[in-house]
Amino acid sequence: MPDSATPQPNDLRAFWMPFTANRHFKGNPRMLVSAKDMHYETVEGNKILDGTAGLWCVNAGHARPKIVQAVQDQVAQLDYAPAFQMGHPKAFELANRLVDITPDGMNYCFYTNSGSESVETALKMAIAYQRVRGQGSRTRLIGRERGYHGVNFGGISVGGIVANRKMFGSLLSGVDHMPHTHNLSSNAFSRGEPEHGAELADELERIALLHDPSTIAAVIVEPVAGSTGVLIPPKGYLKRLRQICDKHGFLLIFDEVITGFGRLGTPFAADYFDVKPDIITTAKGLTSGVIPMGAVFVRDEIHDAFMNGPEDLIEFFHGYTYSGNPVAAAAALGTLDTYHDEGLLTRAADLAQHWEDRLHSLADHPHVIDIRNIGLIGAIELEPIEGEPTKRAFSAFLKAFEKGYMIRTTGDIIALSPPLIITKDQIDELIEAVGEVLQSL
Ligand code: PXG
Repeated sequence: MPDSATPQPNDLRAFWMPFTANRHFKGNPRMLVSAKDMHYETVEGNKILDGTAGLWCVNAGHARPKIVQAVQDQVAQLDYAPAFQMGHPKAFELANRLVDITPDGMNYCFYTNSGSESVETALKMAIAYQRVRGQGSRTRLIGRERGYHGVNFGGISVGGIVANRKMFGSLLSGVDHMPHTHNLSSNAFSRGEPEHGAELADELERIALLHDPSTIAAVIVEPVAGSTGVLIPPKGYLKRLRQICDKHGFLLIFDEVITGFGRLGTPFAADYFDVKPDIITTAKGLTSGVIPMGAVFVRDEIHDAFMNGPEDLIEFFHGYTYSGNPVAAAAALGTLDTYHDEGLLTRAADLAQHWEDRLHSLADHPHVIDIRNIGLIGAIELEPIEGEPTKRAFSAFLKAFEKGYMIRTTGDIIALSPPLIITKDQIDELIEAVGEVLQSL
């Protein structure tokens, strides 16, 4: 057992690690012990440039003073308050500040502790909303192939990542999926939104007719699919989805767990694409990853539809012990202050052109079959090694880490999403390092 003075534990056995090759990791641990601004430090004392904002969450950068202070003060003042039938001021203050930056007409915020919980909350809200407005036959949910909506049962049911679904039985019933939008033969090396594929949204019409629109409650998509390897919506695609949802009375849920809080250079992807969803799910950047917290934002009509019946009865039978936790709320307030002071919710827009140019400079590197980008998100898709999918990208990940750079891979795709405080010089440094890694594969 390690003592507190020994940062490197000598027994890694008991921790069954999430989404990790446990045996490989425990044979070759990559242990992070501190972080500041754009860098991690490993137990060996190596500095690692964070090219992924942790897991797409550390949007404000690491150990930012206002967030640290807010958490330290809050934990000493009010560590916990019951979430049901009780309140504390910061949860209300935070909700008000959040709905100031959400799209117009979305003035209500429901707290969760993660992206997965935000998704479950949104799906339950959607089905319950249809019922309270007298459309109780609308219970079906429509997701999309390759979608990632967390790992709980609702999320993996509407999601479309095969490995995340196949081990877990029959999942939710009454779910269907639209096709994904990835199309290398027409769209490879697109800069920003690809030209081809808006018509894929019309598949929603086909699905609606198959089940009858009166059975469908909601459609959920990531505006930019992140986890599956960065799939950027074709021009016009999201607007078309919105039109079809309006025509048939489906709620449109944008899962903005990754795109929320400035990743595209606007507060939300809904702003970037100028498409208004009915529900937005968030987590990650809400607290810059510091304390687990998620939030679901809903249009006023959805909230208002529940506010019926006797005033002393609970309107929505849903919530978590830690919904609006005081320390998480304080972390989120410190995060919003940091975003505001440093203009971080729009900073990606200023960096996007430089980011795009530097990323696409890797187009002629070995094994690269596509590069795509939007806001401060980039992806480099590699030709898989024959018969050994994922191996090439995983080896890039290991080599990059060895050199002092954190990148993320999924399948044979390298995904990059640095903290929004990254400088142009640091972008150059990151891309150069990734280029050297590609040359060495
Ligand atoms: N929705 C979306 C769109 C996500 O990207 C979740 C829900 C679930 O969030 P939680 O907080 O329950 O993990 C996510 C999470 C990756 C990666 O490397 C992506 C996520 C999480 C971890 C790794 O792509 N996305």
